[in-house]
Amino acid sequence: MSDDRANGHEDLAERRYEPPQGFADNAIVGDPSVYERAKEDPDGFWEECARDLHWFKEWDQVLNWDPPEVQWFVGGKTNVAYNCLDKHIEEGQGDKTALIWEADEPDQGKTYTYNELAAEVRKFANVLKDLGVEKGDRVCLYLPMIPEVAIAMLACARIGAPHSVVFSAFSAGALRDRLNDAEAKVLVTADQSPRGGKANPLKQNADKALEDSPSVQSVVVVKRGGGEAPMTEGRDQWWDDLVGGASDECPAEEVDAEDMLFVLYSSGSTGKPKGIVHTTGGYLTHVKATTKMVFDLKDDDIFWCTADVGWVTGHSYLVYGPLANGATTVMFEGTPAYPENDRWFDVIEKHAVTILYTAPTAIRSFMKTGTGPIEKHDLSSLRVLGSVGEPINPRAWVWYYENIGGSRCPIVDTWWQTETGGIMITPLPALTTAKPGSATHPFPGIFPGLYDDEGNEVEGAGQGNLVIKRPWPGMLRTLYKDPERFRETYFETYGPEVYFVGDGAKRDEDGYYTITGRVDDVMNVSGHRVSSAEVESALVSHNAVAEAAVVGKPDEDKGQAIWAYVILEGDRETSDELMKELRDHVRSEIGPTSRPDQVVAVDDLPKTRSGKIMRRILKKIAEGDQDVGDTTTLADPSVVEDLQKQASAQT
Ligand code: 6R9
Repeated sequence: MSDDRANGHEDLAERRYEPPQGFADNAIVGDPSVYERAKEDPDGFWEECARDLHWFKEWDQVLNWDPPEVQWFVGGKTNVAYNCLDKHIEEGQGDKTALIWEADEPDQGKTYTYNELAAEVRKFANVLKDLGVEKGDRVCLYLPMIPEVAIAMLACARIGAPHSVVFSAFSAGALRDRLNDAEAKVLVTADQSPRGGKANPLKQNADKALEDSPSVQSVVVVKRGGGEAPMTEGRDQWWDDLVGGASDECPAEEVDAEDMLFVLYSSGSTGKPKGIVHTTGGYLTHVKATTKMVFDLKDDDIFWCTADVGWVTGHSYLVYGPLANGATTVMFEGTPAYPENDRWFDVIEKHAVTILYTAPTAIRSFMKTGTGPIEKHDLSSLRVLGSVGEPINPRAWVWYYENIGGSRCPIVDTWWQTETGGIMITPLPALTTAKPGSATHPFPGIFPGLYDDEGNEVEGAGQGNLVIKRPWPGMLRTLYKDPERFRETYFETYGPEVYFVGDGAKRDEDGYYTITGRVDDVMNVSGHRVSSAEVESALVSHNAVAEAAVVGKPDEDKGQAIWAYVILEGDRETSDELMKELRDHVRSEIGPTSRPDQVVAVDDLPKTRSGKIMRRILKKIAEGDQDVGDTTTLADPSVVEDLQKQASAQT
């Protein structure tokens, strides 16, 4: 499909971007032979990556694969916190900055050296032990983007207690469900969470969740907002009081490579969130290697991943990947618009960020504002840009490249999932000629493929359901307490050896992969398969459209009718003429079966905090159903009512 061919203009997806001149000379991976080596001997490739970690005891076997069960580095003993802290200190890097914390208010941040971070981690590890946490016990972290969240994650890892981080904007109900599913023994939270100048009463939410979370014995509360917080005698204690009396000596537990490191809940196609389980040795091997190779991470880089630690991207590329590499990682508590709409660019300039890793939804919102906020700042420190979380449309890709990267920084469009633990399909910045909108090639040691709905593998150029044909170290090991759902969700569709991704993809004649969106978002219109993502791309290629979301509405004649919701560019007004023009535009871009039956102009779309559009809700609105179901995972649940009003006014 020709994405982003704006009204007869050039098709941006057809452009090619070579790695910058000379980039390969000093790159971590400058030699393309890595692909061949990893293809011939994937176990050998991953084993080499694993040797980049510290092991108390080496593994006896690299991979034990009993489909769908997988174990990596069998018999090996290691510790994630040791690898993220002590290893670098022993190598003389103790005074290097590990973490730059940029607070909601621009003048309130602080930094931690590796020595300082390690001391805090050891102290909090002792606090957890004193609260009765033993190896294997789950600790839930319901914390905002403050240093204590990284400290607590690493403290859990240090003593072998799996953490379950719950995104701090989640509701009390969502927290309660996750506490109960994981049977967490301790909850770590904060009094408040300041964001964009407003305070979110975290402890009050936590208290509501705790009314019905019998497994939780102790609650540790970080004082962040400084206001009053209700404290329950005998259960709740302040972080500072506990840490103040704790020793900073705490040896790292020698854990098994396959011991659980964390569980992270992710929404599935049913209402109940899936507890995705990651273990120790393989996960850290995967995230350490991908952070280093995909972002060309070097000793003096300042790495800013804008994701919240409540998501897998924050786990793998804000905390574990950068710290395992001994890098300097940036954590930002605030929002792009506070105190002014140039805040992100201010952060980049202030800390001389060299690598920026963010999501297309952020880039599109900057596009809407225009380049004014960027022009106020010197972004010349940037050298590599990353994208993750959803397909990046070519127009946003080119905008990111030109306006944020100054046409000098390679973009790595990284495809992966909570389940995969780390990056799977991605350019390597010194080697890959980028095609805007394409995640390009599998990372070395990763074997993707395409299957059709009948279970046949698609060879060569084509389109189908994306699968992974061979295990990789960062792969989820199971769903917490639900091995049957694990097998059904991922290893039933194409058998126990082939991981079913749940995304559709295209592969072109050069072997480039372009992710087309979730396969569950495929519509069937008069017997033709139409992808929501494809119609969305056609809509956003029109210069009046900033964002689009497309769903199928049950239709007696066609099976499904296509409903499109669009956010117009700032200067455009909605009109019947424009809506018709958009429908015709899609027809001319894709074909008559893809022409939307209805286009509705709206002010906002229902998105999760990680920027994913919740099509389930849009479907209900299209159907005129007043009850849209659970909206607790929405970034802003109030958009639903506005959407309902706007939809009924226009149809
Ligand atoms: C890391 C993360 C996973 C889903 C995945 C896919 C979409 C992520 C993408 C992408 C196209 C990319 N996705 N990265 N689609 N191009 N570069 O986002 O994990 O929250 O589990 O979401 O996100 O649909 O299946 P998670």
